[in-house]
Amino acid sequence: SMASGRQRVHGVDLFYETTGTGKHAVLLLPGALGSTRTDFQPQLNSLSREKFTIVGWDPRGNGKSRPPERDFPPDFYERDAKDAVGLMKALGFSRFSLLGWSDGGISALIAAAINPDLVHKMVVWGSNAFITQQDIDLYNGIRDVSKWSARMRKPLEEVYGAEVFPKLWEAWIDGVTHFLKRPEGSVCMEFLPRITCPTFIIHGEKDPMVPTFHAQFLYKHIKGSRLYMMPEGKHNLHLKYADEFNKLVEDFLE
Ligand code: TYC
Repeated sequence: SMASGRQRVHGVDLFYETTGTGKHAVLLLPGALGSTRTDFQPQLNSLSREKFTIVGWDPRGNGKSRPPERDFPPDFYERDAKDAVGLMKALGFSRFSLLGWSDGGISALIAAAINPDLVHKMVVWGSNAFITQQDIDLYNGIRDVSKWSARMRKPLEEVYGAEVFPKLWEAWIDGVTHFLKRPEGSVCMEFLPRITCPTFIIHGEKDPMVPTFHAQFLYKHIKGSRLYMMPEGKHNLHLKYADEFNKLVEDFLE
């Protein structure tokens, strides 16, 4: 059974839901504009409730953590990272693991780097530590959400409304485009050497949105990390191949 609530963190009411009674606390961090409900059903439903206490959350401005309206200032990944840690502390967890997808993986990397004493283990998938023009070209290729498939668009339209969602999506693309001006297009490169927890990087070999060189870079720059390339995986590999993904994660967190 799932419990949910809102917790005030850094002046914002953050929505979260939790399941399981295990000793090992795990936070799920969603992708851009994502939420616990839309991004993590197979994990909330099927990861071991005996081993884990699983927490899903909506970052500020996402899903049910509104208001405030979502924005993408230059420090938004760090802000999400600090909110994530603030939420877990406020819920009474002194040590926990992080499972971060895509943008949620970027926040997880930063959270682990600045809180080495709090983060036990970390899994990130579909994430990147820098941005290239090639990445921005991929994002701009899907800037116009009216060209998305209904299956991809509908859940986000339901959360934000059909008028607001396209604006937020463009704001995200504009926000991440700013990182191109940073040295080497860094999004969170400078944090990677400070990560000390055991880290598992998963990536879909067929991910059309995040090229595989991003996973290789994370693997090279995070000490002692492990990399698994899922041969048929795309960006949503934890949804499409949920059983395999959940097994990989449970074995790693063991
Ligand atoms: N990091 C981005 C995210 O969290 C990657 C991405 C961009 C994924 C565009 C899908 O259509 C996409 N969403």
